[in-house]
Amino acid sequence: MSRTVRIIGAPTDYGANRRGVDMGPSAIRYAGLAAQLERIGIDVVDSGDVPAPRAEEREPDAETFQSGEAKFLRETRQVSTRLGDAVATALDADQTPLVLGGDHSVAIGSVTGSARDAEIGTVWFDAHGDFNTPATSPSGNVHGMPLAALLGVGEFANLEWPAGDGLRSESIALVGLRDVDEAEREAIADSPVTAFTMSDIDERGIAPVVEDALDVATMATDGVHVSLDLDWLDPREAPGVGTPVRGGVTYREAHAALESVSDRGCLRSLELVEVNPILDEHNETASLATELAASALGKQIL
Ligand code: Z70
Ligand code: MN
Ligand code: MN
Ligand code: MN
Repeated sequence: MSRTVRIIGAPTDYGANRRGVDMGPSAIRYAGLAAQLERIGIDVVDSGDVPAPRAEEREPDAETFQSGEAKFLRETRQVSTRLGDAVATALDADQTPLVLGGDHSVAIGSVTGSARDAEIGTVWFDAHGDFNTPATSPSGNVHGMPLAALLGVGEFANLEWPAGDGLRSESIALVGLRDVDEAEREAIADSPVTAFTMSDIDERGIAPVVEDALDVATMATDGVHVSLDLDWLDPREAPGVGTPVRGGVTYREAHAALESVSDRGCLRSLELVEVNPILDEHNETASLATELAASALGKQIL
């Protein structure tokens, strides 16, 4: 990992049901992200936010939404392309990209940027499968579809879409699933991705599960993109997320997992998504996100 981190904000909320995750980048910066990383010896550059059309300017898809469609695909594609370029530029400059969402659809940009001219793996910490397609999605929200979009599953095969060329499904590991739609379950089962549920974590413990996930992701030769959806944590620890689901990992399990990521020395790019300051309590979810980023980027207790 490069000792210079480039923060890139992606303030979107097209992909989510509730407004507010577009303020995630501000909340995470306000929680002291740059200062925390500097304290552990990292040089931090902040390139600001990629331009994202405000909710007020965008097409009123939400009102005309029909089952079988995805909302705001055009806006998502636009932001993904810009974000992909920003992430690739950081990597070209030997910096570690740290993307702040925004809803989880921003991963389409982060991963395509990270996978440009490189073979990467991904560890996806999330309560959700994020494997819907427009046809299978119950909500039309693209934050439930980024993995399917990146892998060109279903209708995504026919859409003009930023390609995740250097990411193969064989090197993707999902960790902590506990809220998966019926069609998603089948899509995940039919795909070569590896999925670890909360049951796996309960039975085996967080450390061995994360080691296995890292084994899957490091089969790719050029490093690992870590995508951290804050709803991976239990809502008691992380109340400020758009879609809280009971039964998530604890504060300590989350730190242990991201410390394992750091210990492997494989981190290529990182993103923190789905922080919703409107639903948060005293910015604690944003603070937790900054702490977890520090663990992933090498913070040691002693
Ligand atoms: C559901 C859907 C989701 C995040 C919720 C929810 C997906 N499977 N993803 N919150 N981050 O609408 O597709
Ligand atoms: Mn997600
Ligand atoms: Mn989620
Ligand atoms: Mn350790």
